[in-house]
Amino acid sequence: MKTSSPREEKSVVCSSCDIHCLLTAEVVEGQVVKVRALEGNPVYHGNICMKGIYAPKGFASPKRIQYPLKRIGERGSGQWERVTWDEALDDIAKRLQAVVAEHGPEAFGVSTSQWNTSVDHGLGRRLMNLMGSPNWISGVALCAGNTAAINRMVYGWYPLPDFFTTQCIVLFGHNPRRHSWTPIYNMIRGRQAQGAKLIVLDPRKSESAERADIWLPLRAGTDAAMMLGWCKVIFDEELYDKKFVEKWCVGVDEFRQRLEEYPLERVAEITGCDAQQIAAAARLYATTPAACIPWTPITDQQANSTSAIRLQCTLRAITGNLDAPGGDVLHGYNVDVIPESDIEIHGVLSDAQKAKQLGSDTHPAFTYRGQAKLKEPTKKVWGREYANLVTGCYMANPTAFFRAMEEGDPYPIKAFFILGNNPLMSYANMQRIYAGMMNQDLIVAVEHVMTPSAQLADYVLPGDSWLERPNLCETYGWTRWSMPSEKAMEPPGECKSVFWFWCEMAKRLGYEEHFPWDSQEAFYDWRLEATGKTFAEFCKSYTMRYPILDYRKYEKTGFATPSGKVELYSSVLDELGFDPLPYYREIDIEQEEFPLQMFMGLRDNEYFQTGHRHIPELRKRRPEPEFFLNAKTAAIANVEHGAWAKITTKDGSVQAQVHIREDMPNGLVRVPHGWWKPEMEQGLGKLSGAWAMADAQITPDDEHYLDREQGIPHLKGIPCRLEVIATPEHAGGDIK
Ligand SMILES: Nc1nc2c(c(=O)[nH]1)N[C@H]1C(S)=C(S)[C@@H](COP(=O)(O)OP(=O)(O)OC[C@H]3O[C@@H](n4cnc5c(=O)[nH]c(N)nc54)[C@H](O)[C@@H]3O)O[C@H]1N2
Ligand SMILES: Nc1nc2c(c(=O)[nH]1)N[C@H]1C(S)=C(S)[C@@H](COP(=O)(O)OP(=O)(O)OC[C@H]3O[C@@H](n4cnc5c(=O)[nH]c(N)nc54)[C@H](O)[C@@H]3O)O[C@H]1N2
Ligand code: SF4
Ligand SMILES: [Mo]
Repeated sequence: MKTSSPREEKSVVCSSCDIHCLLTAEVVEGQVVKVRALEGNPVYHGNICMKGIYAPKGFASPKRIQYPLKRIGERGSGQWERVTWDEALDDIAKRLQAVVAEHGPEAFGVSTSQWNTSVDHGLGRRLMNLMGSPNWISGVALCAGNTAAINRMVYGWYPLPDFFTTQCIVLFGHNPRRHSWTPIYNMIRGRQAQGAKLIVLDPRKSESAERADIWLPLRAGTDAAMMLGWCKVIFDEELYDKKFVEKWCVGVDEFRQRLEEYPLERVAEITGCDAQQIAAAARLYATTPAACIPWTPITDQQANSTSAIRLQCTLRAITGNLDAPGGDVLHGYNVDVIPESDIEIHGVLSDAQKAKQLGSDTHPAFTYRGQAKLKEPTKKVWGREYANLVTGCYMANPTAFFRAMEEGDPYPIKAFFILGNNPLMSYANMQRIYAGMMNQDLIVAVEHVMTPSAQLADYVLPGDSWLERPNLCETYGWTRWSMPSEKAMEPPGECKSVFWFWCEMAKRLGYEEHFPWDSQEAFYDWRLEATGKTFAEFCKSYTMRYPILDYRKYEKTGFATPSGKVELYSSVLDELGFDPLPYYREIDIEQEEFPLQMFMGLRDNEYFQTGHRHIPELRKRRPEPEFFLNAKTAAIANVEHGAWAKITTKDGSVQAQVHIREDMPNGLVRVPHGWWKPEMEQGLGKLSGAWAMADAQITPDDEHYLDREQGIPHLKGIPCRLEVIATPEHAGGDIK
């Protein structure tokens, strides 16, 4: 069936990564032949990267899974048979019920993707909460979701930079580029062209650092120490906003006392930066009116993550940039749209089941327990008890989750659903995740391609793509922006939406009355009721809706924290038994056998995370995984440009090709994230090259490397060694 007339255009929101560019899809005889950047939107126009451009090609790939597949051999044997959706869903429901009957609803665990919000809109949580399982995890535990949860502890919401008028931008590592988070890149360049200052903190002379007014080449993993230094300069030199701090901050004296432990000389020593440069950067940020600190994953992925995120919050507050024009603005709920936090109905999950959420005893920050004290204040200030910003505020801890899968401790997870996520490679300790997955009664993956994780499933179900479904994108419930996306073409074969999958599961599990929508459009009509428009009308009248921002709303309501103020001393962390003040903990353990340091990240332009490697046009541009290091480091390790090498840590090894780049500092190696090769042999022992290339094998999850409060892993600065290897058998793969 064709959805469209011979030639037309549709307004779509790209979900090939998590930044949501507005695009125009050109449709010919029901097929999208091209997507291009939307022009003319005053806020968000002219943005597209190569992943977006090649998305239609990717969705037409012969590697695309088009029919439900059921495992028939041993787990991971690669033997599948095609079944109907009904057969698959009936059997899945039956087996899930058996797991729940034997082990309780908490034995049902779900892992979803970063852009989950654009596929399931909270329906997965809704069903889990009705069933009684708190065990939901996502990539947002290492990226933005955890930041949102920690921001709530300090001032009750997660702010967005006011990019349109800001005069100073501080990037902690964050390095948007032409092909990485293109809209943020364009907004930063636009503001710089208007004279805004740029401060970049990055061990490497990144593309952003090249353009910065001040570049601080700090040692990997030392961002929290750096910010303690900035705060000390700002207080000592009285550069803070005295009125705001006096009236709206609590714990100032205790915090200032903590800062006494971080004189500039000590901070310079820890970070490896020049003391005067550190002070100059702090001064520039504090004295430029309208300065912002955009979100960055770099501080989401460190052993000191909670402290680093809190210190960013603190900097925004003490300089008067919080909820101020050109600073970092607390949007609050989007009044146009029923938020996902409501759809998820967290209130129906009993306290007893919430208390079972994995990891909430040891690393509670983003679990129900960690966020519980914010319920009342959030209701008071923002009108609702549960604010699941960036879907990251009520998660299980991934390490505890996979331990429960592997060891059954403190209780087992036995049914594992994967919705558009490649969990084997997207958390820490792949070896443990693998053991946990091999120990399941039921694994279901809704996917586009046969990922290493899907290879271990009982059912692999064909997912639709963002060109093949409508979407109402409300930017993770974090901002007031909303963007509708029209369905531009029919999905191939029997590909279906995750939305539909959850509705069908609910039907079979006896929760149909809570899922009353007979189409995704009907669901959006309901969510948009407050606007007086249907989804179809909304699509026609807006490419993006961005209500006018109001500032300093706290003057009327206070902040959504227990004290109603900005908590420099955290009453929430105090009650949970953690240090209520931010601190820096050294994790670099000097070891003779590991003379170098590595970090994971610096995303490849061509791919989003572990995906996209099946698209020939993109693979041609970057055929192999690459370690980046400078010539001096290469000489020490005795490796040459183009050679194959392996990085070894205490946890294992991964292989890649050596790429010598002078932007890298001495002794530091970049390890690429998420490599596997879809053309390579599938199944146990191989997993399409994941055992050779995936960085999750050397992402540690032992206590020393985990952030204490959140329990997320450290990806920035891990001791390692580098050695040449013979050309491995996975080199030079080809995707047709
Ligand atoms: N070890 C380690 N772990 C990490 C990171 C790291 O650097 N190292 N990075 C972290 C970060 S920053 C992030 S953002 C997260 C990312 O985590 P995720 O967002 O979960 O990304 P992936 O794990 O690559 O999984 C995405 C999968 O979704 C599939 N997919 C794409 N579109 C659709 C769709 O429309 N429908 C369906 N059903 N499936 C689809 C793709 O084929 C792909 O396999 O990972 C985090 N985890
Ligand atoms: N093409 C493409 N674009 C993407 C993605 C993708 O997969 N592909 N993923 C998207 C997602 S989900 C994310 S999270 C972002 C990530 O994108 P960014 O926020 O830009 O992060 P990275 O690209 O991982 O690395 C950014 C910089 O951090 C520096 N760095 C390394 N360690 C440290 C440290 O300890 N401290 C500091 N201050 N800096 C450090 C590195 O040198 C590097 O220059 O990219 C988004 N954009
Ligand atoms: S940056 Fe690229 S992949 Fe991400 S939303 Fe925009 S076009 Fe899509
Ligand atoms: Mo991310």
